[in-house]
Formats: sequence, C-alpha cells, structure tokens
Amino acid sequence: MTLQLYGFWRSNAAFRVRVALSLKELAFEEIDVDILSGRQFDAAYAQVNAEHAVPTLVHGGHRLSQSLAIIEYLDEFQPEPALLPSAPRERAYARSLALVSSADAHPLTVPRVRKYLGEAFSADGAAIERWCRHWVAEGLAAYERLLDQRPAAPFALGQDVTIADICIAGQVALADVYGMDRAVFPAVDALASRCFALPAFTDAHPFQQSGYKAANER
Ligand SMILES: N[C@@H](CCC(=O)N[C@@H](CS)C(=O)NCC(=O)O)C(=O)O
Repeated sequence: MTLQLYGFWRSNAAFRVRVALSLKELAFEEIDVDILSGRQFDAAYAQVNAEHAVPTLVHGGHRLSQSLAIIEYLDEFQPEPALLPSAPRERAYARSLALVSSADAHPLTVPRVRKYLGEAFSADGAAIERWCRHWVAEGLAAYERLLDQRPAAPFALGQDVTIADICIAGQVALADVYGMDRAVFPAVDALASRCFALPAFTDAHPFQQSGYKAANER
C-alpha cells in the first residue's frame, strides 16, 4: 500500500512524521503544500485536511492528520522500531515529552498565529519574529529542565529513539530555522546532536529539504 505525505519543508509537524517514516524504513511520496503562500486553504487541500494544516498522511486511500496520531498509527501498523515504550509509565512519559513541543510550544509559532498577530494586533515582521523566538526558547527551556531531572541515556527514554526524541529534535530544528543558539540549552543540544547523527533526522531537517534550498537560492 502506498504512503503519501502532504507536508512542507518548514513544517515542524511534517518533520516529525518524516522522521518516523524514515526510522521505520517506510517509503513515501511527499506532496508539497506551501503553507507560507496559503495553499493549505485551497479547496482541493481542504478536502484532504479540514483543519487546513499539514501533515496529512494518506495510506491506502485513508487519510490521517495530526502528527502524533499519525506516528502512533505508524507504530501500530509497522511496530519496529517501536517509537513508544510498552511500559505504561514510560509510554506516558514519552507522550508528555512529545506534547511539550507539539501541543504547547510549536503551535504558538505556526503561520495562522503569525498571520493573526499581524492582522489583529498590527505586529510587524520584527515583533512576530520576536514572539516566535520567545516561544521556541520557552519550549527548549522546558525540555532543558526536564532533561536535567531525568538525563537522556543516551536518548530521552533510554537506549531507543522514541516519539519524545522526535519532538525534542523538532523543537531544536525550529530554533535552527530562527538562527537561534542551541548551546544555551546544553542537555537539549547534546540530545539533538545524537538525534541528528542519524540519517532519519538529518534528512528530515528543514535545511535538507529541497524547498529550503530553493527558497535560499532565490
Ligand atoms: N498539531 C498539529 C499541528 C499542525 C499544524 O499546525 N501544522 C502547521 C505546519 S507545522 C500548518 O500546517 N499550519 C498552517 C497554518 O498555520 O496556516 C500536528 O501535530 O500535526
């Protein structure tokens, strides 16, 4: 059965799914939805994703949205390597780490929020960038405190990469997009370096995506 991923080079939520697909060695076709140009609102894409957001994964004609729901689906469909631990407390901890970025920090920086800051509060480009950098840093600071409480060994849950590492690395990739200094968060930086030593993470990083390269060649 074929897998198609509606995504975008800069999309942090699509990054998470790209990493999971790659760790599970599942081949997929990526279809670009340029969320910076508003293509998520096109009528054709609204049929695919009623939330007007990426990612959407299509598997055998069935559509799935929300990156964490997609990754949990992939974990059930292709259990190896497992991206969620099996022990209930570890599983809950992995999910709680994943949600720091995916539910709390990253949503404050997405295009619809940036656009509304401009429209409703007359925030200019510099103010919007300051807003985003603040929430990216807040997410990283929360991860730094969590990793101080329970150090990565070598990944957040132990020997195996989990959904937690995918989301922490995603938050770091956001910082990279904003040109922020990772070294301010040493425990997060060390964990991210371990993640980005793996091709599944490196290849999914926005800087490795053809859209990023095209945007920077213009
Ligand atoms: N919680 C969702 C987030 C989806 C989301 O907001 N995606 C962003 C890109 S990372 C998007 O498509 N934004 C479109 C917009 O803000 O207009 C997930 O994890 O999949």
